[in-house]
Amino acid sequence: MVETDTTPFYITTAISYPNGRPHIGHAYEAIAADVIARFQRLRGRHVRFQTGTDEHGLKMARKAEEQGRTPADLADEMSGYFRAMCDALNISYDRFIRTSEPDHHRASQAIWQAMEASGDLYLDRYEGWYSVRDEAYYDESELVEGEGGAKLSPQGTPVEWTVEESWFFRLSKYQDQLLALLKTPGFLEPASRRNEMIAFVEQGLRDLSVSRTSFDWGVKVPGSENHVMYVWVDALTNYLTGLGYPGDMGEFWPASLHLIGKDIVRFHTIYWPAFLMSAGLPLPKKVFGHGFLLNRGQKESKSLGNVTDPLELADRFGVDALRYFLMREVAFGQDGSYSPEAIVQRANGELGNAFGNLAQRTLGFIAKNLDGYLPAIRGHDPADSALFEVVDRAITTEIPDAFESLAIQQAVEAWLQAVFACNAYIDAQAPWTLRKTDPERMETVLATLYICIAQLAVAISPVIPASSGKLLEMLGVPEDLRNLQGIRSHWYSPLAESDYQLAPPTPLFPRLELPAEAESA
Ligand code: ME8
Repeated sequence: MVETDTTPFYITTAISYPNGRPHIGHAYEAIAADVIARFQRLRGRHVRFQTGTDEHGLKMARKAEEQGRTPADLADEMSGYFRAMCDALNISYDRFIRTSEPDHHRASQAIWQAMEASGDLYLDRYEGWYSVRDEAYYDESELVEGEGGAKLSPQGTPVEWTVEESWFFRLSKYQDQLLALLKTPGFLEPASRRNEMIAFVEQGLRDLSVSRTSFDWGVKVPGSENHVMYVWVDALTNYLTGLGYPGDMGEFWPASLHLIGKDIVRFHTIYWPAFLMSAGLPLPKKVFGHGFLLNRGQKESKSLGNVTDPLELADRFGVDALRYFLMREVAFGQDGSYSPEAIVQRANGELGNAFGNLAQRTLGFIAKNLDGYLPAIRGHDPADSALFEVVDRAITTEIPDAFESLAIQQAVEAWLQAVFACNAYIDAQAPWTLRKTDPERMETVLATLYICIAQLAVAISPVIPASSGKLLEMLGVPEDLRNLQGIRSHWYSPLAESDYQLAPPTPLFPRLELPAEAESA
């Protein structure tokens, strides 16, 4: 049920490595987080939403070196593309953080000092395997054999033998607390990701190397200036920086949800909670590890030449069509696949034919036959209450419950079922026939549809904010009622009784054509 819940909701995405331009996986994560943030705002919650770029570490330093530029220069350029992607995709972030920013250096040094004050940091010598691609240390026992016997990380990335003086964090001290945390229902979702993390902790945690001396692109270790922090220590701290740490973080900490991909669950559910425990800070309420997005079932890579620029997809198909497709197609939490044909099919079939046409037919009919004056409800028919019930159940229970449990695909499906019910109603009631036979009944039917369409526009607005906004504007729904509570209030009759006149509707979802190369294939 939709209850008025005004508690704070702090949601974050992973911060991306700006060592290249954003890919579809980055867009997917940003969109999913945005949908959840917008849904929580719709419920009335006080939302803060942060995303950004993770700019330090060896991966960035090496990429810059390859290109003959400074890491700062590379980060400046690429971070700009990530921000531009967020803006183009209508991502409603409150802060786009860059870890090269001065307040982030201060926050990282502060958490370091808090961990040091707890006696959890000590200087020693690190000898072991490091994957620059993953920015991760691995135990010999975790490595797998690649082609020609090469040692690879469990993610299949190259590792290099590293020997350095390093600060260590007493991860082992937190073993029992971490195990209890991982077993706490709801902390790590989907639950299917839990066993792997529990097994990792149960096999015994080794202390973690948390500084490097062989390069200097990072946050300096306080009092140990020849060391920079291990990039994950500073990266994870971004979640606090954005709230003003080490100052008062206000109402938003602990975070309600860290939304991340499945490959970085270990960092968020083992290392991060341990750092927070050490620093004496509350732990995030939930970490959700979403699946990976594949291009026609294949991982995108430069060597396969199948890397897609998410902005090209958005340009070609429309931002809302892309957002809708990604949320509708993939069971959130699992891996999913996309292709231009699949995007076109969903967008045309579900947004265009099912929802767009419903709005077009209803509003067009009112504009044409009633001169745009809104029809009045004149009498009752069981078919009307049946439709109201279906839509009401969708917007008060099915859709919010699904969004709340991060079952985004299910939320969209529940919405679509309610749209289908409206289409079945318009076909059965046939207002075009009633126009001649029973004009009063025609008015009731159109008014019923008008109200349902407005409610469904609000319910799907987290997924397709621009199109929903345009539709609600056309419908004349007052802005302060475009939320889950407001849209169920008594707004229709006052609007219908006012001199509001509906303009002929403009199409919401232009029909998409299949890309040329797919047609010829
Ligand atoms: O991991 N499908 O950055 P990143 C879906 N800087 N999601 C994907 C994906 C795909 N094909 N590929 C990557 C980092 N992602 C760190 C995070 S957080 C304190 C630091 C997801 O640029 C990935 O799982 O490699 C991660 O959540 C996000 O994109 C950024 O990945």
